[in-house]
Amino acid sequence: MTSAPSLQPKFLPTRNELGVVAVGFSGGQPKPGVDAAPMALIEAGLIQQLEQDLEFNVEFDGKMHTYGELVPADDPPYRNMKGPKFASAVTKRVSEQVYNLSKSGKMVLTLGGDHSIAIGTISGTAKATRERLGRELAVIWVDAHADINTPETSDSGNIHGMPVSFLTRLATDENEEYFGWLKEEHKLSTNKLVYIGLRDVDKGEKKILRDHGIKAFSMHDIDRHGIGKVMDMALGWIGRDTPIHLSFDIDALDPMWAPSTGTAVRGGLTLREGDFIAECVAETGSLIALDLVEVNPSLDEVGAQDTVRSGCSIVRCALGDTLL
Ligand SMILES: [Mn+2]
Repeated sequence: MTSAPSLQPKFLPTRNELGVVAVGFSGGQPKPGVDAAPMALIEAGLIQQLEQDLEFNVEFDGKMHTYGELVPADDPPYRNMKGPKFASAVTKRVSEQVYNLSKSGKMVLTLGGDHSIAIGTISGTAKATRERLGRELAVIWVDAHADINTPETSDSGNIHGMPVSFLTRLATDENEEYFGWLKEEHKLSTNKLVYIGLRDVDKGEKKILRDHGIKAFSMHDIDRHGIGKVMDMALGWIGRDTPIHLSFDIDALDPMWAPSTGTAVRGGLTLREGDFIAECVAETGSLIALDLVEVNPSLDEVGAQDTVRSGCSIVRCALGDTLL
């Protein structure tokens, strides 16, 4: 039997104030459509469900931010990164939005967009957490991929495969317009990061994970121990007294449950395993922010609806929905 989530969250002044940011950004990878995900999730009733079923007071400006005003005049590759200026400018803006919501003590839900937007969301909560609580943030990164390539280790140059390297400052740049706006105050420590669901990790990324002793539970670990034990170990690594940001890439789920995503990899989590991860994080009472990314409703006409439904389910579970 599981215990009900505590009514008073550990690191937020109230249990029911939620800020929502809708980030229609697809520039961290080559496939258009992922920018339409926030609207698809909202049209599927997500915000209504959070308000009515889970009793959140939702602060949402009703806008799908596409950041057209931030499109640079030219944006040639730089250090192997594709579209670096636009991605840097958008994530900087997202960082400020998420920081302001998190600093005010709200739970923050960000709907992506591709996973590059986590450069913005996590840097924002990391800074707010340092200022508001005097603490370091922990991140649970649920994904088929590690997204920890540096610009130099990346084969594709797609920035959605690099957010963790910038957040942990394994990759840095002095130039403001190429993520140089990320400072120590935005940093995520490698020992506060836990991966769940990995199954498609590049050779250079495996070396980074090993060299830095980063905690990672692959699908192999989930097969061996079961998702229950893996969550015990993952949350044990983080500890009870640490605010958590959950960054959930829908491609962590098997394509059977979430086919409509840019880089689907077979052999993934079942929907129940994904929901269970989110439920366990909710039960800690330590969640302060959540990202749901990489839903791309345009890639798989038949599967788009299933993918959107799976995404809504993960969000509801992370924000406290229970089966009983
Ligand atoms: Mn990802």
